[in-house]
Amino acid sequence: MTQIAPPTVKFSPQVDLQKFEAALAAAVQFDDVDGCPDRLADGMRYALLAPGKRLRPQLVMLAAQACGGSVDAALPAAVAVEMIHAYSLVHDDLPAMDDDDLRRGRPTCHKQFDEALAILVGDALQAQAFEVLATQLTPAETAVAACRELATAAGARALVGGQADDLAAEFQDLTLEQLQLIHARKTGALFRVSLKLGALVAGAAAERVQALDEYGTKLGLAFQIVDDLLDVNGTEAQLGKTPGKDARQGKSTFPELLGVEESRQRVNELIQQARDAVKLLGTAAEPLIELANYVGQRTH
Ligand code: GRG
Repeated sequence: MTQIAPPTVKFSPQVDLQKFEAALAAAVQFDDVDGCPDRLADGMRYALLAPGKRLRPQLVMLAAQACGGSVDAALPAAVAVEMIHAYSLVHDDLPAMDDDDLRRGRPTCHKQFDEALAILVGDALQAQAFEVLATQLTPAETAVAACRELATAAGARALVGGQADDLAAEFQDLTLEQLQLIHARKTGALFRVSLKLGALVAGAAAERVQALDEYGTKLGLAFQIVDDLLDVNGTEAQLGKTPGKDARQGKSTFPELLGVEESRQRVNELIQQARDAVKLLGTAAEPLIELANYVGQRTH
């Protein structure tokens, strides 16, 4: 098999994230008349504004840019997608799900506050995402279409469905196809909808939307395999364990099914496919290619 290795890159965000961070903070800046309880608002800000990689919002903004649209016009969609992502992390970290103590280098939301508040923080962030789209995207048809796309990607057939299947599959032997299907919904759907919302805001032609969707599919899967590989390394380094189900508390992983070398090779192929998918967008797609290179080589 041909060995495909992506070029070495040092990651820096592909768009200026300052405006995005300001818009994100503004979306959870409740004043007294809003009636959001202080502790809930604190929890929402704690989860949402913690230092994440902001990959999904970058995908929204870069897709808009690659389709000739404005990054500023894509900001509400970028904020909404990050809100859905943050909510899913807060809920995923709960004892009833992955039961994690740390997230983004800090105590998880339920550790910092309590479980009930963390559930409500996730609920509120999810609802707020749709409020942002409905109130800040124009024209109204774009707002409606964006709400529909995000609802589908965040819902029972995608993010939530993937999470449900992932939980149900604990301590079961999955085939590679089953594992890919779970991750296509649990992780891939948000990557793909990020690109779709960027394209939507830019009024992109169907051919470009299709190219971005192909890019997102490959990138999402590569991202997940890298996540598994990082987990193997971390677990081995920290606990001296053999990679496998123990590394993910009873969950099947790509390194378990494919081996580490084959997983790494699969990542390189997927990143190359992602890069190829957006070639038809020309030089406007270069930041997306850089982002793909980063995803293939990230170390955290
Ligand atoms: C609770 C409905 C529901 C879904 C949870 C997000 C998720 C689905 C599970 C998280 C478990 C996990 C580690 C998935 C691997 C991929 C992933 C989403 C990693 C976190 O995303 P990053 O690395 O996070 O982009 P940051 O913090 O950088 O934003």
